[in-house]
Amino acid sequence: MLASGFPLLHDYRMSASAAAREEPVRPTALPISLIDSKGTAVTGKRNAGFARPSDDVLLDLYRRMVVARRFDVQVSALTRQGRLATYPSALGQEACEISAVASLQVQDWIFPTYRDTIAVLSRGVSPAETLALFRGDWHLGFDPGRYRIAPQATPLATQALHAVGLATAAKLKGDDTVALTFLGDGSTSEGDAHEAFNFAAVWQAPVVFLVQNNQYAISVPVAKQTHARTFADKAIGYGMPGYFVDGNDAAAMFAVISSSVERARAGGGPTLIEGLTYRVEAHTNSDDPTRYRNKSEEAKWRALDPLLRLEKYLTAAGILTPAIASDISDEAEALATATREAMSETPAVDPLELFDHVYVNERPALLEQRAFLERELAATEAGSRS
Ligand SMILES: Cc1ncc(C[n+]2csc(CCOP(=O)(O)OP(=O)(O)O)c2C)c(N)n1
Ligand SMILES: [Mg+2]
Repeated sequence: MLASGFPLLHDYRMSASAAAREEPVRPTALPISLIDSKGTAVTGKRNAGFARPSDDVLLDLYRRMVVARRFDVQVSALTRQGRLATYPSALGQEACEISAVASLQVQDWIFPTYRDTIAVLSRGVSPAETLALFRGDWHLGFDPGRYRIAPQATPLATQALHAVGLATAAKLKGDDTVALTFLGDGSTSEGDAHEAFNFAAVWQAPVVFLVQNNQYAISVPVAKQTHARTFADKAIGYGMPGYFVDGNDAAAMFAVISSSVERARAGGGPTLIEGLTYRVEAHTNSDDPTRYRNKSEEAKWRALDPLLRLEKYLTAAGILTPAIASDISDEAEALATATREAMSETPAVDPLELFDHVYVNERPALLEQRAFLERELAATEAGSRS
């Protein structure tokens, strides 16, 4: 006890078992990297003891990233043509998105954000089903239970809590299911993110938090978001391992995510991974990034393209041959064509359906809102006829 009568911190801070607990892995100061921006294999400390994934895995990641990039470019173009209401592009973030999906088993769940459409696609959902939400439909185009993908969350960080809830339930039931949730750098400032990190660690939930640090939350740069050295450092305060990874290096992202997923599955609890990357496109089609960042910064990050470095590595290693590259390109073009075709059909959306299935019994406030919308729609239709 102090003279003042207050107990010393160590008197009450921890139980004996907590004090004996192993130190969680501390994030490295520099991002973990297995293939550098020139496409060369990284040796020495920068790989933090992680082994490069097999050639088969790297080729599969490359194929999925090329297909995802083609899809992303196509959807952005269709959005500019007015075929979709909005589309938050993940161009430049393919190494994070695709490595995450490739690290999971069929029984695992993904909790994505609005940014992570290519992850949904790479999990096997068709372009039409994937994009229903962004065309303005009020519900998802796919069955979350079938694909084990939660709805893409727009309210920041809410999906992280859902992931912890599902993972905790899986643990209580004795299922070997892991939940992986994507988060943005900005979303880590939400109270929901803190609650999710904290209780995932307290309950040792089988969950992986993947913070895609794309360096902006719309116009807010990371320097205004956190004073921490890295987002991965935050893991230590919660008592879980944290990894700071080069988010444009698919090999490193896959190695770290897959080992964290399997650790969670084996009962080892949660992990917080930060992938350092860059949002190459605008936040959405309604954002103008020239107002808050400069061209030289964009050019620097375009040169660090995650596809390019993997392509260089695989080509130099003789794994990516011209014949395989041509097959991959055909697959990407076929998907782009299917996406254009799906988006050229006019969606049959009835806005009034929004009010169905909300409550079993009708609620006066909801009925009032429904009647209001009905009048608005009728007035708009009458206006367009006259
Ligand atoms: C709770 C909540 N607050 C604010 C917003 C508005 N908003 C939408 S996207 C965004 C930026 C999020 O940035 P980040 O988490 O870094 O994700 P990114 O868009 O970069 O992928 C904000 C503030 C929201 N959707 N939800
Ligand atoms: Mg961001």
